[in-house]
Amino acid sequence: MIRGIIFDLDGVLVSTDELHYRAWKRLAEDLGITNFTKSDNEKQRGVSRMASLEIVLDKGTVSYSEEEKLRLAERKNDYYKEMLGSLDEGAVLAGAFDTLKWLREQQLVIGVGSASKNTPMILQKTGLAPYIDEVSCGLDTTLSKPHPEVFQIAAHKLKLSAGECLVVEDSAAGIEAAKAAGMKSLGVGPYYQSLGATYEATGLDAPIVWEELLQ
Ligand code: B16
Ligand code: MG
Repeated sequence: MIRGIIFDLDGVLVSTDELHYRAWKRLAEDLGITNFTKSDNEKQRGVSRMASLEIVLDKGTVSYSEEEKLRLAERKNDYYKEMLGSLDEGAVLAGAFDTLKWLREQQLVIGVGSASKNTPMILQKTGLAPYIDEVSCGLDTTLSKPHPEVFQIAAHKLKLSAGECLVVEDSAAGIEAAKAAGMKSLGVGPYYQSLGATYEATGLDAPIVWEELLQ
């Protein structure tokens, strides 16, 4: 029986994906890479910051040292954080607040499992923090999705076994990570039908029969 839900953040609870895209695009242009597109950005969904950087650099011709790459990733994060400055409740995706409220009323515990190191700031600024019992994010992990670590840490913090957790994700890497952790999943977002999740819905505003998912 499911006792806790672990939500991915970007693309599931909040719409920060567009801000990630704009920040990576700005960095790409700094580097003279003019052909970084939305479709390249789709490959960055759920992927760690350093792996996302590689997707940008692959579009150019220049090789960078590891030290330079760290500085470039930091520069992108500065651009991203600048954009997060104006983040508020409006960035919360449709259906998220109502879903969290309902699940808490059913006595379920709520976790976040996100690759983002900016998770605590995003949860605070959007007003989502009071609805979340435990956070597992890029600040806790050493391995990124599709490795199951981020969800295993979330389950541990929630004091639940893998079989008692359901993961909600918008990325293929995230669904793979949930499977590797031995957890059921609900796939949402623009690619929900191709993620290979246990259950599928367009988003948290869709008519999801939670009672069935929680069995
Ligand atoms: P940061 P999620 C992921 O969030 C994003 O989807 C991905 O595009 C980003 O590179 C990653 O977080 C790391 O984010 O640079 O803020 O640490 O979908 O796992 O909530
Ligand atoms: Mg995501």
